[in-house]
Amino acid sequence: MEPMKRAINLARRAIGTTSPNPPVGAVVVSNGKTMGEGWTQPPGGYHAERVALEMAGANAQGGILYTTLEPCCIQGRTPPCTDAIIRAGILRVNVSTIDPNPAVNGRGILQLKAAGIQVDIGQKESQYKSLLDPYCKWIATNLPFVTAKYAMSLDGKIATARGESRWISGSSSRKFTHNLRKESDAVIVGIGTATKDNPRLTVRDARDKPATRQPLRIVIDSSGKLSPNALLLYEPGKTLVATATISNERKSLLNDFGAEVLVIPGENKRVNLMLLLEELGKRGISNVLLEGGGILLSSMLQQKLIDKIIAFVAPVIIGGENSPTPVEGRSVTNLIEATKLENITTKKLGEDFLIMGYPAKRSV
Ligand code: AOF
Ligand code: ZN
Repeated sequence: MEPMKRAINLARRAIGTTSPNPPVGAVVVSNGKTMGEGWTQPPGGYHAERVALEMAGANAQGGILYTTLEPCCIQGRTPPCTDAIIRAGILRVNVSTIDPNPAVNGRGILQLKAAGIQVDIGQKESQYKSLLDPYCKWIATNLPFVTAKYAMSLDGKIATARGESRWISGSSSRKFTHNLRKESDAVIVGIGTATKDNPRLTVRDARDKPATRQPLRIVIDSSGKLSPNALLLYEPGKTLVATATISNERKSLLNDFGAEVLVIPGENKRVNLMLLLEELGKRGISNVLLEGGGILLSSMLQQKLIDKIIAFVAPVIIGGENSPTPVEGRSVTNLIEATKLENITTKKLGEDFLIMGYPAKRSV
């Protein structure tokens, strides 16, 4: 396998464990042989390049380093990778993407060049770029990247009129969702979904079982109604309840069940979603998965807080004007105001189709 392709595959393994750091993969090749490989370790741990260089040891001398991200040249939680690369005697560095962190952003490349190392940039950048979506958003805005995901029938329903939704999509789509959760720092649902579906919001069926780490579970519960019997309160990992108003009694009850309660009042007795995202960003959460329901998704879309949409379309027809749809709330007045998606990707998952895209950031 081409070393940069391999490096991107290695970077994939780091997704979901590095935030707010980017997931990076690196390969050291010497005399045509792979001598070392690595990916970014959780914050405070080694960067990808350093893991690969340590594995290569003395064999790194005179070799080529392939890295998906420009090596850092700053002292952060860990020392600069550029120093380690120069010290190891690497002769050439192949970088896929420049680090958008203003503290690095090209300076890492300059340092390597100043040490006489040949640097090539841009290899397979289009294949790596989407892995950096959360990091790019967070480094530029201090806000997490929000992906909304839903599964619907061919006629655009997410449940029957009575609320039955298990399962519209097939097992491949559900496995895909568990991988999405695994790659996320937090999973958000509205109180309606938390009550009706009673989801556990944990990673159970992802590629590496059993899951070692669970995303933060967040319930948007404006009037503090979450039942102490909700299944998600009893799962491993942490739960956060975001509310606009809550009685002291209910708050301490949820606290007793291990949940953190954040009171962030906004307009119309609802949670201020922007302030919630700011708070998550401050905590280093850079990748969030929004799992419904339709009212929350509608509010988030109207406030332009959604960065990516992943929709599973299952070949079943539910019918009924009272069956819920993925986006409730109010309709746009004119079609021209509809949220348009860009950079669309489609994929077949079992019998379902997956459609992914990025809402255009235009204001009408
Ligand atoms: C790399 N390789 O694998 C990653 C990089 O606090 P630190 O020391 O972990 O540094 C964090 C910064 O390092 C982060 O903001 C980004 O600029 C860069 N991430 N760089 O050379 C890696 N994850
Ligand atoms: Zn580094």
